[in-house]
Parts: sequence; C-alpha cells; structure tokens
Amino acid sequence: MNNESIARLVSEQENELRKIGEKVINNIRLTDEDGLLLFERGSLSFLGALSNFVRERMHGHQTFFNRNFHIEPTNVCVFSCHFCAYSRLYAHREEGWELSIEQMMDIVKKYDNRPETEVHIVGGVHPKMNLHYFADLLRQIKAHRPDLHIKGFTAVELDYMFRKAKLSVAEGMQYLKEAGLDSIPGGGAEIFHEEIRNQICADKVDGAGWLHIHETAHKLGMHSNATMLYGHIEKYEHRIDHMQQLRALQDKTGGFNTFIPLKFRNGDNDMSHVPEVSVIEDFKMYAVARLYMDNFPHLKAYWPMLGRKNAQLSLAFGVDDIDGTIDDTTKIYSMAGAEEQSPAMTTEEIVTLIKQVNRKPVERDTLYNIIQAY
Ligand code: MET
Repeated sequence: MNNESIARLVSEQENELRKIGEKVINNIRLTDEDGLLLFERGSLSFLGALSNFVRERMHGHQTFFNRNFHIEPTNVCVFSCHFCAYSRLYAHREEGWELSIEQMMDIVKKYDNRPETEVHIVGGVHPKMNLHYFADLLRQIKAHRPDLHIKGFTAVELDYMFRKAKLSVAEGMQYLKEAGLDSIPGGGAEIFHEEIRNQICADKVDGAGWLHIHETAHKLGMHSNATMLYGHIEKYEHRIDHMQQLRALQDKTGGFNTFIPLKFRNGDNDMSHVPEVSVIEDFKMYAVARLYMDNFPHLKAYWPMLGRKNAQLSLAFGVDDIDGTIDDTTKIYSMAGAEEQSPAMTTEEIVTLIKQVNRKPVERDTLYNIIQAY
C-alpha cells in the first residue's frame, strides 16, 4: 500500500482508530491506551495494512533468516511451568534426556564445514548442570569453532545458574561472556505481569529479574531478544504491560534485536483445558507488536510454531524475520502439539517460501549483519 492509500484507509476509520493511524503515519509513538484499543477494536485488515506500512518503512521487502541449529542440553527441569509440554521433573528424569559435553560437542561437529553461523542453546533447568558445566561447553565450542555465534541460555536459566554459583548477575554474565557466550535468546519472558505469571509459572524468575538480566547483558555490550507467550489466560492489558516494559528497557539500553511473540499451544501440558487462540488473533498480535514496539528493529515469526504457510502470511502483518533453518534440532513446540513435528528447512526452502510472497530473502547473522541477499 502506498502512502496515499494508507492515508485514505486511516481517514475512513472511526475517530479513535483514525488518530492512532495518523500517529503511525507520522511516526509518533503509540501509548498503552492506543495499543489496547488496537487489540480491542482494530480490524484485521486495518491492523494488517498499518503494520505492513511500518514494516516496509523500516525494512522494505527484506525478510531476514539465518542458518542455525539448536542444542537442547536437557529437558529435565526444576521448574513446573504449566504451559510447558517439554520438561520432566528431576524425579522422572529417566523420561527425559541429559546430554554430556561430549554429546553436545558431537552436535557442534556435525556442522563442521557447513554454513551455519549460529548455535542456539536452551533447555530445561537441570539442578546438576551448573554455571561451570556450561562455561566448559562454551569454551569447547569456541575452541573448536571460534566464528560460530553462541546465543545461549534464557534469563530463567541464567538466573538459576548465577544464584546457585552465588554470583551476582553482573559477575555471572561477565564470566559466561569470557567463556564465549555472545548473546542471549528471548525465552522465559512469558508474561511479566505477576497476576498472570503467578498462575502459569510461579516458581521461576519474575519479570523484574528477567529484565535485570537482559539489562546487565546489554551493559556488557551483548545483544539479546525478547519473547512473550500469548493466547492463554492473559488479557490484552497484560500483553501491553509486557510490551511496555520491554519498550522501556529498550529505550534505556538499545540492546534488543528482535521481539518474538510466541503462541501458547495446548498439547500435552497442565493447561490443555485452555483453548488456543485463532489464527486471526495471531496476526493481530504481530501487527500490534509491530505498531507498538517502535524501538525494536525486528519482529520475528517463529515458523516451527506457526507452520510454514502462516509464517508466509505473517510477512504481511509486520514480521520481517522468520528465524532459521533449525535443522530439526528443537523439540519445544513439537512436543506441545505444533504441526511441524520435525522442524527443518533447507536454505532453498526458506528462500522459496519468502520469494513466493514477493519478499526479498536476506540471510543474516545473529546480529543482523547481512551475509547474502537472494
Ligand atoms: N528454560 C527456559 C525458560 O523457562 C525455557 C527454554 S524452552 C524449554 O526460560
């Protein structure tokens, strides 16, 4: 949509939506009330057009992906997040997996002489895999392949490791950075608001703690991502509260690269009675995120969660990044009932998927340096 048609569409909206649309066109930051109103009253078509306008103003048709693989060291976990279908308690650890450093290095070595640029490491919070265990892993990966970017450990995992090692967040982050950690992923954020957090994942680090870890990483010059688990028992106002806290921290540090809304899936977890939201809600979520999170350079759709067709469609709702090739190395969403049971795409498949919807595929590294445009 060109400037003229977007201006026409905005002018046709009811008073309040029109004012929000005008702000977006004029690059004026949306308030929390604006964000809420968009969720409550914005039609899918209006949100789509507006978020696409912003997406194209920021990135044109460029659509980013990277070549990466995951290591999930364990799914044994001391925490009991009710939305999780992946973890096994320590008492039942024979039902889960626990990888040794050697086994994880074998995964890394599988990618020798291949073009992957990033390893993404997340998993359960295992009581015996401590800070020194993971520092050892980081050092061995770096010794073996110094150019591989290591994005590892959510704030939840870090919080547990640092507390157990009796280190402050700053000391712990510095220690892992020296061992080879390059950046941190966005997981574990869920919903910060304590009213919701206490009902879905009461026992892990709270919102303030999550934000503190990211702020500390940013101060050390590391970048990170941020997620939000939506579509369960939260209300729109909790989503806005969550995004507001992220936007405020981003104003302070500028250290976030990407916001990744994650859809709650109800397969095989303690919240299976909670229905999943519709695909319309998913696209509204992406659109509002793009409009509200004005200081986040990128908005990512995680395709193993959405499926390939919806990932394509998301590119018309503000999304400019669809994560990576992944190579069937994560089980988090497949265990929660996602349609993608063995998520892997070749570079050709990702490129085709993006081109089919008339966007320009751009391979990036973790920090969004361009590696190759297709
Ligand atoms: N352990 C992580 C967290 O709660 C989640 C990783 S995905 C299983 O942050």
